[in-house]
Amino acid sequence: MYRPNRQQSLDAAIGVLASVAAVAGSLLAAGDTPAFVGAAAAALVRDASPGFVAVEVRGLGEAAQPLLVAVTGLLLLGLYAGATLLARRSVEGGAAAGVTTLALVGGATLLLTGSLASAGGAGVAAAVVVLAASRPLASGGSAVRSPGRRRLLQAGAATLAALVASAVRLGGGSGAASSPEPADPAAQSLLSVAEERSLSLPDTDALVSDGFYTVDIATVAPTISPADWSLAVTGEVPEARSFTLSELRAFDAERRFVTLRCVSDPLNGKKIDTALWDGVPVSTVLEAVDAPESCCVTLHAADDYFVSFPRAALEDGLLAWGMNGRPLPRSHGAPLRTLVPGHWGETNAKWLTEIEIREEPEDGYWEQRGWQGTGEVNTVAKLHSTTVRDGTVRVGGHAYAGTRGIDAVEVSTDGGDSWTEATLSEPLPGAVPLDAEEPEPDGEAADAWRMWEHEYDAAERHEVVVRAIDGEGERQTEDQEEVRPSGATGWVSETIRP
Ligand SMILES: Nc1nc2c(c(=O)[nH]1)N[C@H]1C(S)=C(S)[C@@H](COP(=O)(O)O)O[C@H]1N2
Ligand SMILES: [Mo]
Repeated sequence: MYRPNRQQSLDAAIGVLASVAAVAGSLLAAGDTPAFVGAAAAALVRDASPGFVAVEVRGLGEAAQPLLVAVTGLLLLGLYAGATLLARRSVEGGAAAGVTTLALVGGATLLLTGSLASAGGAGVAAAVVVLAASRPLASGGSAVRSPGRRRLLQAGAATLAALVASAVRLGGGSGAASSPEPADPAAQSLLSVAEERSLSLPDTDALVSDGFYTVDIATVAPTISPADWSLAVTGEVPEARSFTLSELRAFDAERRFVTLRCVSDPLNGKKIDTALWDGVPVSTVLEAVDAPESCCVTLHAADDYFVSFPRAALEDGLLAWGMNGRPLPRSHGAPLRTLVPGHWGETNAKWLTEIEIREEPEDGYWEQRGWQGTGEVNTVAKLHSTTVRDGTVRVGGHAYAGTRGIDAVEVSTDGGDSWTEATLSEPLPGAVPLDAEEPEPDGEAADAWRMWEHEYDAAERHEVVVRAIDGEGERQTEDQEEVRPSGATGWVSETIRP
């Protein structure tokens, strides 16, 4: 059996320490941005494995991200430990080994990230670990006798220092962001209306979500400084044009409640949420560039995401820079994202950089990977809240059918034999001009969910089934379909034991 000798164990340990330090050094230099080597390598892993990881990142939901992170971690460990070993083997002396480590680890990081800062951070951190491991510091009467162990301790201390420094940097970054400015007062008054119209159900969000879900193709969101950003309108237009954020903000803007749902949301899943968004109607921008009639559009984003769908779907959309009365958060697409009424989440491109007007349809990022998620959402009634008290059962949740709206939610408490209409929340208010100080909403929100609840007496075990009827009188289909490729269908049911 193979047993590593002392020297080999020491080499391996120093390789691991230098790798950890290199990743921490890159994080310290690049911050939580796509230039961080962890993010860049994860994107490579994702793109190199379209058959599994890329598809499953969404299919598996949260479980896939840790998988991607683990694979990426192993890859970086191998790469950096290999580079460190090579450096320590190929030259004599600690200083030379340090410089060689800097060159190899830094060079590999530069190739992965294209960022000098990130490469420098990784290279220097790994080099410091190699230097620390090269020679035991003079130690009068130290408790640690073995020189090998002492070198390992020194390398470990250097690695720890890099880890602590990067943790401090990250902590500082989020600390600044965690004291949000107060929401815009006019938005606040609309948010209060939403609060009043919400049914108060345990275990489920109100009409405006507390934590809005995210689905991203990258592990780290792009960091875009609004000053360096502009939106290009290209393709079948008389003349390609671009707009800065202030140019977009100068148009007549509006504020609307919109619900998003990912096509990968399980039938009774939670990848569905609602917020109040501020932005300029897409039609305003398309008019400004004189875009002629055309079949399709492709939206391009700063994370290399792209999605293509019929132009008609985009016409009533919004280009949003605000969310719930505050600036659009980075995780939801700052500085600008798209909101496409009634269509699956993936059409709502975040970190939008370009609207390409096209004469031909094409496949977007997810369609190239086997999904069909650019169409209109399926109708769904969710059952997220169940409370049983003294023989009284109360069930409830949200129902959503995109721009078709929700007319009714029907509940069966006998496994589908008989049905009753549930109580529905009042619809959310319609869009308002952004500059209105006292917004007077016009009608109801065109693309938002409603809440439902139903209370009844029950003593025995029974099955609750729920189904929605959309605003066109169409009942949610009973046919069960998987999430992939074009969204789950069927009725949600739950067995209740009072
Ligand atoms: N640029 C970009 N836009 C994107 C995505 C992405 O990965 N990158 N994900 C899409 C998907 S699949 C969904 S469901 C919605 C989710 O929006 P949210 O993260 O704000 O909830 O964004 C869409 N827009
Ligand atoms: Mo999605």
